[in-house]
Amino acid sequence: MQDLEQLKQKLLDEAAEAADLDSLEALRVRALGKKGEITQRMKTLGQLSPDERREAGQALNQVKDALAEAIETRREALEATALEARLQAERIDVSLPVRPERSGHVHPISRTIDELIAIFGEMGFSVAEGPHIEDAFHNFSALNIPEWHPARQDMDTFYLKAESEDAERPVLRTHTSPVQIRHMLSDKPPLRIIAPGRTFRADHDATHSPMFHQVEGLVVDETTHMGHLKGTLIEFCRAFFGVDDLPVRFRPSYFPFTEPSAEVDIGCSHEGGQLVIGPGKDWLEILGCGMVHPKVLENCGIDSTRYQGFAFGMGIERIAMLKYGIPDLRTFYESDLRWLRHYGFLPLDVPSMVRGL
Ligand code: 2NL
Repeated sequence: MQDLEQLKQKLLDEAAEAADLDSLEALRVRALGKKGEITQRMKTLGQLSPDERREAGQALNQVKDALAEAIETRREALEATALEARLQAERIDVSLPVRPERSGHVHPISRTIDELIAIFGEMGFSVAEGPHIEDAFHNFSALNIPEWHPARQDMDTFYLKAESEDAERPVLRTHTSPVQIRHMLSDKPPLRIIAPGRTFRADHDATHSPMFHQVEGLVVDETTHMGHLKGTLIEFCRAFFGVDDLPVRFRPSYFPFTEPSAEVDIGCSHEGGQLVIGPGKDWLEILGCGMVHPKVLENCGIDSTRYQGFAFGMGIERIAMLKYGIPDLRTFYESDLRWLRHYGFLPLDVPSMVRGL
């Protein structure tokens, strides 16, 4: 019995001090396995008298249970330590580093389109889009642009190859008006849309690019009149340039698709060779507009005795250059990152009319 007590203490100490799971398993096999020390002693019980056998059996079972429990306790501790070590060793930082010095920038054209959408959106306009490749009907005929008009000539318009010998040649749209034509054909008045997007003309010099951007606007309703056109565009000019008392004037003009037609100028001055937009002695032309020609309404299936509308159009590069002081048109398309970092906008700085642009 003395001897069993010593063995028990030795095995429990070994269990508590086992350095790893392997030596713990070796201990279990050595003590409790088929040929283990405790198991061997169990086998000798048969040689004892019934009384001795009961006493020694209980004592051996007690050692066996105590050792099994000590091994299990140590196993849990070793496994917890091993897991903790793995968690430390295999740790992965899944966070993206913040790189403010490498932030992307929003191109001034995109920014200007976002501002146009914010201003006209606030007035109740929605955005319409359409294809860049058009047919002559949507790009010219529906707009009351006659067959002989110079705008239709190859000189000014990019024509694509015809699909077959007797098919007409598609065109790259020369303005965003076909978007509005399509909208009038597919929707019923009242209409209130702007159509910003790419346009194409066979023209390339310091102030013209073969691809450029335009925004056009269209309102059609039963009582729409010239007063709505003037109010809308005066409000737009003041909001876009951020000048509350900006002078705006309407000059008579001519477009085949509007009657009457007007060109719109804003006030400006030249202070020390620098252009300043605001009250001043000079004027700057920024857009064209007019009341939609009755023929255009009829071409789109709208009863011109019941409905009238106004429309306007302007170049996006031009108004962006004026607002942001960009001197050279060609730099818009050079994809020079230094230029974009200088003239671009931070992506999270989104234009909104809540507090003005
Ligand atoms: C300019 C002048 C203008 C329009 C565009 C338009 C569109 C339809 C019907 C009638 Cl569907 N008019 N658009 C009207 C007047 C002027 O643009 O100088 N753009 C750069």
